[in-house]
Amino acid sequence: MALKFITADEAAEYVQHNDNVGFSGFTPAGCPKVIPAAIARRAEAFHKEGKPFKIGMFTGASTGDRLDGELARAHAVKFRTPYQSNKDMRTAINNGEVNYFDMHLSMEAQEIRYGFLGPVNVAIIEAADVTEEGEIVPTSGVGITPTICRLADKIIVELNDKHPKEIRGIHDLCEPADPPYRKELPVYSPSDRAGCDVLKVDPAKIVGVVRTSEPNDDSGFAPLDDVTKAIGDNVAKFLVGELKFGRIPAEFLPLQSGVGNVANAVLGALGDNPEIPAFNVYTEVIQDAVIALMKKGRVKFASGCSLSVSRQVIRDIYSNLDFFKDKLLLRPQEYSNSPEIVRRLGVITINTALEADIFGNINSTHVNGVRMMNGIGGSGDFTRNGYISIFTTPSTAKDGKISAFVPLVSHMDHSEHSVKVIITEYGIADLRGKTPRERAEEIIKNCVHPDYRELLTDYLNMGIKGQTPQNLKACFAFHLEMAKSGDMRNVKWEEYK
Ligand code: 0RQ
Repeated sequence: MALKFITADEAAEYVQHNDNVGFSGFTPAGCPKVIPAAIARRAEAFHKEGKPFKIGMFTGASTGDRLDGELARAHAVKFRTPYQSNKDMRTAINNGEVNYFDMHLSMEAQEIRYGFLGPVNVAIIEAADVTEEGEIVPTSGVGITPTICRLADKIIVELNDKHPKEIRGIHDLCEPADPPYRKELPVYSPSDRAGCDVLKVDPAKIVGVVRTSEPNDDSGFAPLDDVTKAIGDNVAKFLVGELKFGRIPAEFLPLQSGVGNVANAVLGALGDNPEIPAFNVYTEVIQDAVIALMKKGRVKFASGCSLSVSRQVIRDIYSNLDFFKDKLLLRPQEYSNSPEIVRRLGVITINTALEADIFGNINSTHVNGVRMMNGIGGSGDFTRNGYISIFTTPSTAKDGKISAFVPLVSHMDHSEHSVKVIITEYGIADLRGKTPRERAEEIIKNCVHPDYRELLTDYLNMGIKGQTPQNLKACFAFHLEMAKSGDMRNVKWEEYK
C-alpha cells in the first residue's frame, strides 16, 4: 500500500476530542516534533468556537516542550501518564487541570495491553524510516512504541531525516506475551537481543506520513560543581570498596544510572576511576557520559530505552555509526526496565532522591508531599530489583534552607526495604543489615549536612521506643517549619513536645 504523505495539520485532523493518543519516544529523544503542535492548534481552534477538545496522553516518559509544553499550553490534555518534566505540564497537573497518574515505567505497556487504561485511538511515531510494507525504524528513543503501534486504530508517522536510515540495527523491538502465556524475557547479558531490529505494523493502519527535519531538544548538562563531583567520587569510592571486599565480582556488574546532572556526574566519576574495570550499562536513559566513556573504552556496551544526549553527541554517534552500532541497543521500556532482567543481571542501580528520611525511605516525586515534581520514572523498577540499590542526593536544597534528610518523608516512593545505600557530598551511608535506629545513626553521621546533624540526632532521641523510633507529633516538623519560616534550620523541638 503506497504511503500517503501529508502535512502536520492534516495529520492532526485524524485526532478527535476524547481520543487517547500514544506517542513514541522517551525523554525528548524519539518523540514526534511537529504533529503535537498541530494538535494544539486544532484544540485552540475548537476552544475558540466554544467546543471541547482534549486528548488522553500515553508517552514513554518525559518528552520535549514541543509535545508536553505545546499540548499543556493549549489546554488540550484530558489525562496524562507516566513521567513528565515539562514546566507547563507540571503546572497544569498541580493546579488540577490535567488528570495525571504516575506509574512504574516498566508496567505501562502491559497495563495498556491489559485494558486498564482505555483504548489507544491514535499512535504518533517518530521514525528514521518507514516502508509501504509497514516496517518502521524508530529514532533515538523507543518507550512504548511497539505496544501503541499494535493496539492503535490509526498510526501517523513523523519521518525525521535528522536520523539516518542506517540506524536500523540499533533497536531491539519486542513485546512479551501476556499471562498466562508469558515466558521469560530472554536477556541474559546486556547485549542480548530479544526481538527485531524493525517494527512491523499493519500497513493499512498508517494513515499518513509527515516529513520533518527537526533535531531532538538539546539536553545539555551543567558542568560539574563541587557537590556533584563529590557525590560522584563517593559513589566510585563505595563501589571500589565493594570490589575489594569481593561483594561485587571482579568482572563488575552492569550499572543503571538515573537522569540529570548528578547521574551524569556519577557515571563520569566511575569511568575516570582506574580501580573500576571497564563496565556495561543496563539502564533506561543513556546520557552523554556513557558515550564519552565508550569512546575511551571504559564502557563496553550500553543497553537502554533512549539516547538522551546533547545534539553534539547524537551527531557524533550518527557520524560514527560503525563504531557505536555494536555497542548500543535501544529497547522498549518494558525490557530496559524489566524487574526480571534487572534482578537476573545483578544491575547496580543509582538514582536521585528528592528527599530521604533518616530511616532510609525515599521520596522521588512530591515536593512537600503535595506538589508533583516529575514522577517515579524507572527508579522503582531498578531500585526494587537491583543488586545494590543506591540513592544519591545533595545534602541540602535551596541554599541550605531545605534538608534532603527529614525525620519522615512527606511522600514515599521507595521504602526502607528497597534502599541499600545513600550517598551525598559528605559521604556514604551503608544501610544493609542495619536496624532503623542504626540506619538513622549512619545517615546522620555520614550524609546529613552539618547544619542539620544535631537537630536530627535530637529528633532520634525524642523517638518513641519501638522498632522504629519515630515521633508522630514531630515527624513533619521540618516541612511545617519550611512553610512557616522558609528555613528548616529554625525547627525548635520544644514546640513539639
Ligand atoms: O530546584 O530546579 O528550582 O533548582 O528540585 O533538584 O538537585 O537539581 O536534582 O535535577 O537530579 O532532580 C528527584 C527530581 C532530582 C529527579 C529528582 C529542588 C532543587 C531543584 C531539582 P530548581 P536537583 P535533579 C530513571 C530515574 C525521579 C525519577 C527517577 C527525578 C530541583 O532525579 O525526577 O529517579 N527522579 N528516574 O532545588 C523541595 C526538596 C528538594 C527540592 C531538591 N527536598 N524540596 N525542592 N529540590 N530537593 C530515569 C527516568 O525515569 C527518566
